[in-house]
Amino acid sequence: MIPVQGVQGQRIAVLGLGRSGLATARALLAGGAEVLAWDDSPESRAKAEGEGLTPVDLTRHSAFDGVAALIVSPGIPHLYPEPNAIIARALDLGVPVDNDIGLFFRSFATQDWDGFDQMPKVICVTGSNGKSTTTALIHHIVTEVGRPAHMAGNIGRGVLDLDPAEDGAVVVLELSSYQTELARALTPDVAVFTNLSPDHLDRHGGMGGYFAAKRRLFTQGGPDRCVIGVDEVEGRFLANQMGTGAADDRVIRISSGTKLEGFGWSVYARKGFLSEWRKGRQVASIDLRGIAGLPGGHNHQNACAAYAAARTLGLSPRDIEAALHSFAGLPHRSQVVGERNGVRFVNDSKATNVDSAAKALQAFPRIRWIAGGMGKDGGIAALSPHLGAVTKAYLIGHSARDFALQLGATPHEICETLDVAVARAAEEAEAGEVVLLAPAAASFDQYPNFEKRGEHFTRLVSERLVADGA
Ligand code: UMA
Ligand code: ADP
Repeated sequence: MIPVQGVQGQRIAVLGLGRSGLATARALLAGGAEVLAWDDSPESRAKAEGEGLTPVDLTRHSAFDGVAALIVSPGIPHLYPEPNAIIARALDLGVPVDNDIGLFFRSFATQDWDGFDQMPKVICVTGSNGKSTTTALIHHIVTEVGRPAHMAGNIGRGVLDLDPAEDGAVVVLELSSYQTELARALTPDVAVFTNLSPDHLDRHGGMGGYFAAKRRLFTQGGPDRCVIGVDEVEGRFLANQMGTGAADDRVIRISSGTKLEGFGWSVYARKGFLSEWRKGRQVASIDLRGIAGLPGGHNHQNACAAYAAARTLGLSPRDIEAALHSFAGLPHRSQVVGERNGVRFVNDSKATNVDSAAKALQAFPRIRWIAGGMGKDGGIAALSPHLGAVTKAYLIGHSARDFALQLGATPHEICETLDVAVARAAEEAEAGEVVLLAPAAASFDQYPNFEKRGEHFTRLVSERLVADGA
């Protein structure tokens, strides 16, 4: 755990006692703060008590007496659609609101660093899709070359849960828009922006607010290097803002599909090949096509981002290439979970929005597509240009009927549950086809989270393969 610096003797309120909140409370206590910890849910409070914290009711009128700051968890709205009542009260009183990311950046560097040979580095990854894959891939590459590497943040581990950095360590943090919007300190050495497409718009008051939240990662502290996906106009704008001109090699532009040769530094993937260009010269090329853990153009975008981040650390193209090959991929993202008679079963349960589902639908040539759940605004209307590879859709969950109406001429069947959808798709699939779970919807109508949905899919596939003797 990283003890929070500069809070000795201060009274700090912590709202939300999930993964990030519990780690924050512990780190504040270790830094000598008096912690007033609260969670609106009785179950979470009971769990926190089990971990030795005594909740203090922050809804009381006098709760903020003498409080120096309120630290909140990312899942708790602080602005839109409306602020949580406790946060609203802190805003009324002028109590500074921050989060664990802000505390991390002011506590990460310590006096121990004076004796280090190689300064620790922090690489932060944000964007709408590909954050976890890119974060895990950078972590994997750094580990493979033998440098100490750690990862945390939106990938599932509170940042203050990390141990203090050792000599030469590289810390890779995945940061969501919820986290970047609130952090009072955001000073990574390298900032990575993968791409932008609509998501979480209710929390940011629309697309402008969503992009502004992500942009803070770049504009707050001025990272030494920026790795920026320029496949959308927002990325091109950000790259433009962060550099002094096209030749400025503090900005590394990345793309999946577009040649980027006229810049100070760029990395792009086209037709399965990654190219690195620096100051008008190609300096490296890697064939990505046979890398099992990184299928599809979207993963090639992630490979470009991770490659560029690794290059900023001075790693060689050859070492990075070797590490790309040994990357196993992450569960629930284009993950092959079974194969029978030439039919592959792919778990992309993390495709909870339209853009990620579109990418999955472009990654395979013939698809039996399992979709549906808690649909987002606009449903799947935006997917119509990407349905060419879909032989048939098998629809589940709350949005099944809405999705059916938006599918037009694409053959489909309402299956309601994943059990029925897997059974029907497996029965009908022919050699060369992929049975793909890429729901384009959240899981909350039928599952606690996307992981449980993906695990259920994986279990159904294995049971089926065992029953078929495959
Ligand atoms: N709570 C309140 N009041 C409220 C709402 C929630 O007290 O009004 C309490 C809940 O009862 C619960 C706690 O807040 O006990 C939950 O806080 P949280 O939702 O922030 O969850 P954590 O467990 O702290 O996990 C958070 C991130 N969750 C979210 O951003 C929603 C995790 O990202 C992250 O891995 C973790 O911190 C460690 O940094 C998850 C996520 O779903 C994976 N992220 C979203 C995404 O990827 O789309 C952004
Ligand atoms: P995030 O952490 O940003 O949600 P993940 O790596 O977990 O990103 O992937 C989330 C979903 O998006 C998965 O369905 C995955 O297949 C898909 N995906 C991964 N990388 C990209 C990308 N670069 N562009 C679009 N979709 C992607």
